[in-house]
Amino acid sequence: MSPFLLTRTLPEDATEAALRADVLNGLTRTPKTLPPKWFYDAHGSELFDRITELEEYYPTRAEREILVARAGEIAAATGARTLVELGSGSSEKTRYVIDALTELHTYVPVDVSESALTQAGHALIAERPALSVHALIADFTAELALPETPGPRLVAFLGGTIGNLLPAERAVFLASVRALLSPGDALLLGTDLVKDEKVLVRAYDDAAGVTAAFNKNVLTVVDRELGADFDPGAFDHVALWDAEHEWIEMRLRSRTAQTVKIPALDLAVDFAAGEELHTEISAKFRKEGVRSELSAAGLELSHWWTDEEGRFALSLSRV
Ligand code: AVJ
Repeated sequence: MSPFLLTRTLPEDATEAALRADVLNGLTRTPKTLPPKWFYDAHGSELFDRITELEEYYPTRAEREILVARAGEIAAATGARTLVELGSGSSEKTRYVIDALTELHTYVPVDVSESALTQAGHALIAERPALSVHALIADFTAELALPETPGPRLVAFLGGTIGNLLPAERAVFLASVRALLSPGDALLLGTDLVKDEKVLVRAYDDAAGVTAAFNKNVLTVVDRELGADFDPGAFDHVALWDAEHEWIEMRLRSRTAQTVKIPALDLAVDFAAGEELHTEISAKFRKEGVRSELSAAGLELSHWWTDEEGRFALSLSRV
């Protein structure tokens, strides 16, 4: 049987410290904000999986359509022997690429969730015994030290998650990805595209209220981890399109004037009636914007694939 290695680059208590810092920072500024990475505890990850199956939420299906159609081209263009996947989660869609990469020697999934890494890693090894899996428990927005593996290397960042970063954060992130690549290596990037506002807003405000529950789940995480007394029912889910920045914003609007206590931070936070806590941006892209952001990071766009309806894009770029 091939090896399954798991390396923890995050200390066990780093997550807790990072959450405390983000909550203290985010809830004492104007407007109040919480970063979207805290949505994904076990329940939040389950809610996200349900979102990907909603009729209104097209990005997952659109990206899968591209991967199914183009996995062979991606494999031929890269000849990758190492595949690094940032924010790998369940690695479900990545399987199309893995299956097409006939020369693949090592798969390096990177995620903050140890359980997702272990599950996905073992499932993969069972099916492809010649493949090595070296999973990294790490925050992909931080410095990454990759294991020594054979090139060429393909780094994949799928799902459109890059849209959760602000433009300045994307520049830092793409530069750090660039630093992982040598000549002959490539980046496979998933980006959701600008489209009709109604389609976009519906994708983030579904009729069944799954996205609303996902958004409010961040309050439950802060309650559990920091002993806070947020009542998720005291907030309304808000999804809006910011046409200037071309991103979707999710917010939680306080239904009344209220004070929330966060004992672990020795903090009391006042909300005015109608005050909005900003929880996520999900930027939507255009080809020229993606090209220029990649270029600013020292990466040159070589392939651009979209689904049949032009809703989502996968790009391949190189140093
Ligand atoms: C996982 C970051 C790609 O921004 O569309 C889904 C998260 N938020 N519905 C996205 C999300 C609300 C999703 N990403």
